This record gives sequence, structure tokens and C-alpha cells, in this order.
Amino acid sequence: MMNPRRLVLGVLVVASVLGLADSLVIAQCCSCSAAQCPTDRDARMQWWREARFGMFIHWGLYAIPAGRWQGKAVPNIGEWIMDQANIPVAEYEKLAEQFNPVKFNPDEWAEIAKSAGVKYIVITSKHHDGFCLFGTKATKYNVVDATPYGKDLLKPLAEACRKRGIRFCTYYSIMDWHHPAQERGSDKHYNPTKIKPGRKAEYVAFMKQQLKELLEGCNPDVLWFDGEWPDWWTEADGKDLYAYLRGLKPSLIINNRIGKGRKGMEGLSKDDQQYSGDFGTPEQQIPATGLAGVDWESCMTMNDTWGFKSDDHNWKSAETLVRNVIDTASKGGNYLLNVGPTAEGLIPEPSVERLRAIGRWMAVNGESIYGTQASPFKATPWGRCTRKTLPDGKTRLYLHVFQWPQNGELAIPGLANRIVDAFLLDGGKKLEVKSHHAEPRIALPSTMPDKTATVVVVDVEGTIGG
Ligand code: FHN
Repeated sequence: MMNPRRLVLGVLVVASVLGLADSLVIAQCCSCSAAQCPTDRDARMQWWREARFGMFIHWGLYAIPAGRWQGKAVPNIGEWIMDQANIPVAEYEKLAEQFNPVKFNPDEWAEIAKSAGVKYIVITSKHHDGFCLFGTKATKYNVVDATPYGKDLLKPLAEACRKRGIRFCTYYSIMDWHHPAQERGSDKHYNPTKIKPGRKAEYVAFMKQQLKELLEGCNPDVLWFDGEWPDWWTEADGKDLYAYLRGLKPSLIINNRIGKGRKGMEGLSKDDQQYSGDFGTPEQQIPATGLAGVDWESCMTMNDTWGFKSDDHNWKSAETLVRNVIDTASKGGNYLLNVGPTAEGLIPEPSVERLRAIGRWMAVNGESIYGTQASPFKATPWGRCTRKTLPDGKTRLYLHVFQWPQNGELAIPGLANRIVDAFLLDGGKKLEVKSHHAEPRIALPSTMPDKTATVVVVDVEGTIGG
């Protein structure tokens, strides 16, 4: 009788040759199914949790009107112009004949992302308007078949990103203002669409075909769903699609907008049942606190629009954006910062300037963001804190100081562990540790080295809290 361990090992070897190892190992680790297995989930989520900082890209036909229609400015976000200006489908479709992003250079975009310290990008493969930035056999309404440009945009960008160690991910809208199985929600708006009687299965099959094409074509590491709010789309539909996609690619990560679990713009998943999706998606906001054991990612625009608008100059400062990256990481989340490229294929210069500024800060201080966990403290009035566990079991605290203390001493309220080292992350200058009525204080230089955020590193014995 063969030794059982040898048998399992032999089966695993065969399975790995057949590419079944993922599921088989999952079967060995616990009795749960592949979709929910915590061991599988932690393995799958590891790169994403360590990444902490991604770049969103909203690009499509809407970049051509860029917020104006028939000579008038159209309110709200640029990628909604078809809805906000109530443009007939036949008219909006004509934009495809003008879409020719001759200045699109995937290596340039990937270089900008790399220089910003971005670890993954998420680009719209199909937004609500239904236009596809990839070659698809499911509809002619795509960049290959319907535009003078005539080439897939996602595959070259995926290659340029992966060459630079940046993960490539795609956004996909369930709501589709162009697909014949969906009809407009009212006379004045497409949103929220209705599904035509008896045609839901047709549209679900269309989506599954396109999503399979995306996985086989540009092989995204994350599928970022959106447009899940129309009432004809249900949580059961989301669960079915989640299982289908995870079956195609076991390592795939999928957000919580595949189903009906998100709490509006707050984005975190409702807790009245087990909803489909691997992470919550707060939008245009960063939660007040982290949530232990919850994966979430705040997505945010740099100005006020996701898709390019020629008249939106309300840019957030680079300081605000850097502090948003820090704030998000200090609460255990990821920050997905958006750019809206022009119809020619250029990332707007104000966006590039801010990304480069973030990159300069990350080049010096990235260690305090990437691979960190949430702060163990309830409040850090001078800024934010992230942490890592060191190989020797000590805890490394990264204290991101936004307000330099007037008295030159940085208090760490609630820290009871013994401090074994303290220094400035940039340059390593050692800092004196003091105590004030048993509350540890770090003596700081008189001037703040980096006005955006100066990182003080404090190593302590043992772990802190949970
Ligand atoms: O309607 C979309 C919007 O256009 C944009 O894509 C954002 C980004 O997360 N999501 C939806 C609004 O919640």
C-alpha cells in the first residue's frame, strides 16, 4: 500500500503538469470550495494587498467630445456624456469613425505609471456606453472594427505594463447603453437601463463571451466590474458570473461590483449576507477607519471627472494625492488614482505632473506604503501610521508626519511596546527616544525634511494589538 503522503504528492505533481494544481491544492487545504477557501483567497490577494497603489484609466469615445456637445458644456463626469446630453445611439456611434488615438504610446503610459510608483493599472475595456477598447467577436462596436485606428488597445498596454513589473487589470461595465438587449431607463436618460423582456440570457452570454475574450487576450489580473446597479442585475447573477470567471482563471481577483453587495459610493460590502467579490470599492472617498480583515480600494479622480473633459481644471494638489495614498494604506486599503486620456491618446499634462510628484515621494518612502498593514493606533493627530512585521518578530512603525510638532517631540499615543530604534526613513538619521509621563516621544529635527509627509521609523519589540 503506497504511503498516503507519497500518493498525494504524486497526484499533485501530475496535477501541476496538467495545470490543475491550484484547485487540487485548494482541495487539500480545507473542505471549503475554491471560491471561498481562505487559504486560496490569501494566496490570490497577496500581490494586491502588497501593491497598495494603482492607476485607473478611463478612456473611450467620450474623450472626443470631452465634455461638450453641440457647442455646449455638458455637466457631470465626462464618460457619461451620452446619458447627460441624451445623445441618440446612432449619433453617439458616429464618434467611433473619429476615434484615432495616433499619439497613444503604451510604453509611455507604462513608464508614467512606473515613475509614479504604481503597482497595477485598471483600464476601461468597456464603459457604460458599450464601446470596446479591445478586439471582440461579440460586437462590431469596438476599436478594431469600428474606428480608423483599427487595432486592439489593451494587449499592447498589458505587454508594456508587464515588461515593467506592473500588473494589468481591466474595468468592465455590466450596464450597456448600446447593447440591443438593454433599453434606456427613461426618455431623458439611458441610466439605469432596463433589460428587454426575454433577452437577459442573451446579454449574460454576450458578457461571458467578452470576458472570456479579455482573459484569453490581455489576461487581466483583476476584473473591475461596474454598472451593476440596474435592478435587472441580481446578486445571484453576480455569484454565477464570479464562479464562471474564477473557473476560467483561479488566480483572478474580482471586485464587489460584480454583484449587488456594495453600499453605494461608500463601496464597502453590505454585511447582511455573503456577497460576491473579493474587495470593497469606496468611490471618491477614503473610509474614516480601516476594517480589520476587509480588503478594499478607494478609487478617486485627480480632478472631478473620470473620462477626459477639456474644461475640468479642478486638479487636486500633489500633496493631497500623496497624503491620500498614505491615508488609504494607514487604514489597510489600496488607492486607485484615475487618469482620463485625451482622444489622441495622451495622458493630460496636469495628471502626469502629479504622478511624477507622487513618484518622487514614493521613490524615497515607498517602503512605508508597499506591503504594509493598517495602523494599530486609534488616532495619530500629527499624520498617519503604517506597519510591518520584521523577520525577527519586531514591529516596524512608519509614522507619516503631516504636522511637524511645535515642541520638536513626536508623541505616539497608545504605544506600550519598548522602542528599540528610531530614525528618519529618508537618510536614516537616528532619533532620540524620550518618555513623558510614560508616553514615548521621539525627538525630531527643528525643521520638517519633507513638507508633504516626513516618515519617522520606530521599531518596537513584539506585536501591537490584534
Ligand atoms: O458610473 C461610473 C463612473 O462613470 C465611473 O466609472 C466610476 C468609477 O468607479 N464608477 C461609476 C460610478 O460609481
